[in-house]
Amino acid sequence: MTRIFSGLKPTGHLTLGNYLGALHRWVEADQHQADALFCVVDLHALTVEHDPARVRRLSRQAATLMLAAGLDPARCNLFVQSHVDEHARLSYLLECTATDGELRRMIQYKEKGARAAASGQSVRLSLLTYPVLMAADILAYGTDEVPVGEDQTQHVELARDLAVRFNQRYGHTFVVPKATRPPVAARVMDLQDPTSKMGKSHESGAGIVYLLDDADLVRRKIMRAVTDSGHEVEYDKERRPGLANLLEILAACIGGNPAELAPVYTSYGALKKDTADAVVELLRPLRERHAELAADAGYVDAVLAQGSERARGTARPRVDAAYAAIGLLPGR
Ligand code: AQP
Repeated sequence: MTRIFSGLKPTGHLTLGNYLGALHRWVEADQHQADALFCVVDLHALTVEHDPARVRRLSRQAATLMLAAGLDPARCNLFVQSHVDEHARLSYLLECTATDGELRRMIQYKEKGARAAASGQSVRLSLLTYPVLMAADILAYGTDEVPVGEDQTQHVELARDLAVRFNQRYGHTFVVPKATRPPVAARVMDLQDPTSKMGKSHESGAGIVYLLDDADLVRRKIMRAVTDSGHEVEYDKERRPGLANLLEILAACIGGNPAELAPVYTSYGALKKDTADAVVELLRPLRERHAELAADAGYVDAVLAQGSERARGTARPRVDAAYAAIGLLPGR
């Protein structure tokens, strides 16, 4: 059976981008068709300036939202990265496999490093090595497929390269994974700046739809989305990024095709209204279920504890094999 691994990083409140790019597919398809592991990748949240209490809060909130969206612990394994030591254990071996040059080429490192520097913060070493930890997350489980949004494709490529290199040097140890992307909305853009990604850790909330925004706020944000001064609704990501973003969001929500939806609309207002309605309807059940689950922290914690136990059992033999293959004396 295909094994799938993917994760969400608790660096902010989850967004519509996280949902359409990743979570939606995990719920609707992946957990039904594969042996799937989904993880709150909390160690990754430490790569940038953070408040410890907030990371803890956001980690539980991310797990709660994953369950509220429909991940079923009877069908998939939901757990927290820091609860499974194998991720950090394997990461070090992969650091001994990766090169400084290939990590410095990572787009997220360049973008987030530049952002940290611009706000006067020093760039943490873990921001550079974070894709290696992500490779460890993936490779520890013998993962075949990693369902991610477009921004994570480069990191999955690195995980592939490291798996191949490790296998060539030390003998076959890792499955070589591949990234899979959603057919539409692989990169949901900020509604106020459709040339930049809707990112959960970005400063301005006006262009970002958070999964827990109430219906009125979602409508307001979408109705105020930046488009352009034209009139005709067409799907052209280069020339009309704002419109293309709305068409992609609508298509992802209703299961359509953005290029086919464009000619249906004769005004921007109608497109915005239908997009807002579709997003509100898509998120309504999630918000309702979140409210129930948030009142039952004991249940969420129990799911996570059980998930970590199972994840440890899955990861340990492969990580132990990697320790032996690379030349370390067996100690346990
Ligand atoms: N805007 C987006 N459109 C489509 N997919 C997206 N993803 C993130 N933003 C978009 C996908 O969501 C999954 C989880 O992402 P992550 O938690 O690993 O964080 P990230 O990729 O670094 O992006 P974020 O959410 O914007 O966080 P920050 O602001 O901290 O960088 C991934 O599959 C990702 O592709």
